[in-house]
Amino acid sequence: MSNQSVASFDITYLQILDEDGNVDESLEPDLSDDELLELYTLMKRARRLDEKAIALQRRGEIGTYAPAIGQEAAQVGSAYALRDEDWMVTSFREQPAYLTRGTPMHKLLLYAAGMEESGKIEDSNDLPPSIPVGSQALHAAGIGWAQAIKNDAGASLVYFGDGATSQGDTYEAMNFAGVFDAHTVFLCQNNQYAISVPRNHQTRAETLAQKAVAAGIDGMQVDGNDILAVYTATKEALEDARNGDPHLIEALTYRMSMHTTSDDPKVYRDEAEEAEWKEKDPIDRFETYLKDKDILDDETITEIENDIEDELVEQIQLLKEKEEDVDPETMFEHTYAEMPQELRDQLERFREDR
Ligand SMILES: Cc1ncc(C[n+]2csc(CCOP(=O)(O)OP(=O)(O)O)c2C)c(N)n1
Repeated sequence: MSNQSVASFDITYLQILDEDGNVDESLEPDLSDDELLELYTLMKRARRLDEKAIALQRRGEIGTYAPAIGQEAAQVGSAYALRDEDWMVTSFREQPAYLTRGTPMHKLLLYAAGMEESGKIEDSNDLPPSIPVGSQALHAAGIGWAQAIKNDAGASLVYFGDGATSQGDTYEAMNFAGVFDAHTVFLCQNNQYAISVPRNHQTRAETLAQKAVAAGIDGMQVDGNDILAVYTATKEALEDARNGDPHLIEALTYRMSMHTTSDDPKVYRDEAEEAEWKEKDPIDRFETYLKDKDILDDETITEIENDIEDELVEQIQLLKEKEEDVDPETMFEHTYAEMPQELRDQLERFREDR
C-alpha cells in the first residue's frame, strides 16, 4: 500500500512589460526598432479597424462584428511570432491576428458584410474564421499532426477564448495533439467573458493554462496585454511545437468592448471593472515603452494615425467595389462538394426571383 504523489504541475506566468510600461530588460525579446514600431502600428491599425467596423455596422453597411479591442497585444504579439509558412487557425475575433499576417482590411470587412469570398485561402496559410466555439482547435490539431507526419518544419497556431475551454472539442484537440506530437500551439485568449458568462463561471480551475496538464502538454500563462511577453512565449512555444511538443498558452487579457455588435456589456459588468482594465490597455503601455526607448514620439504617432485614416478610406472604398463584384449565387456553392437536391431547389428558386 502506498499513498504518494505521482505527478505534480506548476504553471508559470510571464510578464515583461508592466502596466506602466516599465520593462524587465533581462527578458526583452530580440526585436529591432523597426520591428517594435511595426508591432505598435499593427495594434493601432487593429484598434481603428474595429472602431470603424462598429460604426459601419451601426450604419447597416456590414453585419454582426466581433471587436477585439483590448486584445491587440495578445493577437499581434502571437501572430508576429509565426513564420509565413506556418498555419494560423482562428475563431471569430481575430482581426488583429489577420492584419499581422498581411490580410488587408477590406477582406476582413467583406467577411463581416457576409461575403464568403473573404473566406478563401489565398496568399497565406490562414484558415477562415470558425464560428462554432472551439471547433477550430480540432482543425489546428489536424494540421499540426499532418506537419508531424510530413516531418515539416512548420507549426500551427490556434486562437480560442476562455469559453472555448468548456467545449469538448478543445480538450480533444489538445489531447490528440499531445498523443500525436502535433506541431500545434493552442492560444487561449482569456478575455474574462464568454458573451455574458464571466471566467469564474467557466471552470473551478485556478488557471486555464492547467487544462494542458491532463493532455500531457506544456501550459503557461502570459500577461496578454504585454505584447513583448506574448511574442516571447509564442515564439518559444512554436519552436517546441515544430519539434513535436505542443503547448497551451493562456493570455490574460480583457475584451474592452462588446462581445459583438449585438451585445451590450453594461447589462452584465460594471464600470469599475472596465476602468480597471482600461489602465492595462496594451497599446498605451507599449507606447510608453517605445517613447522611453526614443523609438517613438508624438509626431510619429500623428503620422501613423493619419496613415491609418487614409488606409481606412481606401479599404472601405475597396470593400464597396468588391461587394459589387460578388455573385450572390456563390453562397450555394461551397458547403458541399456536390450540391444536395434541397440546395439545388433553393438555388433554382433564387434564380427565378432575381
Ligand atoms: C458551439 C457553439 N455554441 C455556442 C455558440 C454561441 N457563441 C458565440 S461566441 C460565444 C462565447 C465564446 O466565448 P469565448 O470562447 O470566451 O470567446 P470570446 O467570444 O470571448 O472571444 C458563444 C457561446 C457558438 N458560436 N458555437
